[in-house]
Amino acid sequence: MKNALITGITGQDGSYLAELLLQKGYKVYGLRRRTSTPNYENVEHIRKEIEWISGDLTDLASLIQAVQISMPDEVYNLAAQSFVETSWPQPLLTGQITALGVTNMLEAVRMARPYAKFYQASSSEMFGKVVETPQTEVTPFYPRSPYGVSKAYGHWITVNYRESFDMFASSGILFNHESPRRGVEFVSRKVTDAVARIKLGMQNELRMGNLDAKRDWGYAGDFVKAMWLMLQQDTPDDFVISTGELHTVRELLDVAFSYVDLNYMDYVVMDPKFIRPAEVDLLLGDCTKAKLTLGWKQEVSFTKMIQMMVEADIKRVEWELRTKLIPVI
Ligand code: NDP
Ligand code: GDR
Repeated sequence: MKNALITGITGQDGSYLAELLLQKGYKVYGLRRRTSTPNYENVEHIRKEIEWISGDLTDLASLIQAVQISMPDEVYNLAAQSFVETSWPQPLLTGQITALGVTNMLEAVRMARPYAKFYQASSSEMFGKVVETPQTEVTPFYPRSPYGVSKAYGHWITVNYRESFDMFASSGILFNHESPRRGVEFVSRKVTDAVARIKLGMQNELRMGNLDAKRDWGYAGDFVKAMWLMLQQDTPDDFVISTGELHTVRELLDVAFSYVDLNYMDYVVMDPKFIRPAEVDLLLGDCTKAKLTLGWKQEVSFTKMIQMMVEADIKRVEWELRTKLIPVI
C-alpha cells in the first residue's frame, strides 16, 4: 500500500484527489489547517478514511512533522490562497502561502523524505497576458495578479528543486476546472448557485464583472486523474492540463440559466466591484504533451459540467429551504 500526503485536501481538487487515491488503495494523509468552525464539507463522505494531520503551509515545522508522520510515497501540494481577486487586497499572505509555502513543502520533503514524488499545483494564471495562443509548457509566463506571480514562483522553485537536488518534482499547469465542490466565489459556482436561488425564488439579480473573459474550463474530477498520472511516470516533468475549448463568461451564463429555462439577460447586473485591477482576457491550453505522455483525456464536457453544477446547487438550496437554514427574501 502506498502512502500519499495531500495539502489542500479540504478544497475542491483535494477532495476529488483523495477519493481517487482511496479507490486505488492508498493510505491518504490530509494536511488541514486549524479553523474556528469545521470545513469538512467537501470530504465529509470520506472523512473517516483519511488520516488527518494538523499543519499550515506557512509553518515549516508543521510540514516536516506531517512528512515524518505520513512517510509519503507521493506528496500532492494543492494548498494555496487560490482566489485571484483576493490576491490584490492580500498580496503578502498570497505570497507567503502560494509562493513561499511551496518552498516550505519542498524543504520538508527534502529533509524528511527526499525520495517521495512531489506534485505542485501550478496554474494557467502564470501565462496571464496573452503572449501566444494556445499556451503550452514552453509558453513564457506574464502573470497579471499577485496570485499569478506567486504561482510562477511556486512553479520555478519546483523546477529548481528537481534540478538542484534530483528530486522527483513535477508541476501540473492546470487550466480552470470546476465542479459542484468549487468555492462559491469563483465565477462558475457563483453563477450556478445564483441560478438555483433565482429559480427557487430566493434571489432576483446576479452582480457580475467582466463577461467577455474567455477561459478553457474543464471538470475537476477529470483533472485530478492527470495529477496522479504525473507521479506514476519514471521521470518528473511539467504538463499542461486543459480541454482546448474556449468559452466566454457570457456563454457560461447562457448554459446555466437556459438549463432551467431562464434568460440570464433578465437577471445579470454589471458591477464594477467585480472588475479586476488587471484582467486575464483569454486562457486556452494545448495539452498534447499530456495526451501523448500520460494518456490523459478529458471526459466531462463544459455544458455537462455546468448542468451538473446547476443540478447540485438546486438540490442544496432546496435542502437549505426545507431545513430553513436560509431566510426567504
Ligand atoms: P481551493 O481554494 O478549493 O482549495 C485550497 C485548499 O488550500 C483548501 O483546502 C485550503 O484550506 C488550503 N489552504 C489554504 N491556505 C492554506 C495554508 N496556509 N495551509 C494549509 N492549507 C491551506 O483550491 P482548488 O482545489 O480549486 O485548487 C487546488 C490547487 O490548484 C490550488 O493550489 C490552486 O491554486 C491550484 N489551481 C486550481 C485551479 C482550478 O481551476 N481549480 C487551476 C490551476 C491551479 P481551507 O479549507 O482551510 O481554506
Ligand atoms: P480565475 O477564476 O480567476 O480564472 O482563477 P474565476 O472563476 O474567479 O474567474 C474567471 C473569469 O471570470 C471573470 N468574472 C468573474 N469572476 C468572479 N470570480 N466573479 C465574478 O463576478 C466575475 N465576473 C466575471 C473573471 O474576471 C475572470 O476573468 C481560477 C482559480 O481557480 C485559480 O486558483 C486558478 O489558478 C485559475 O483559475 C486557473
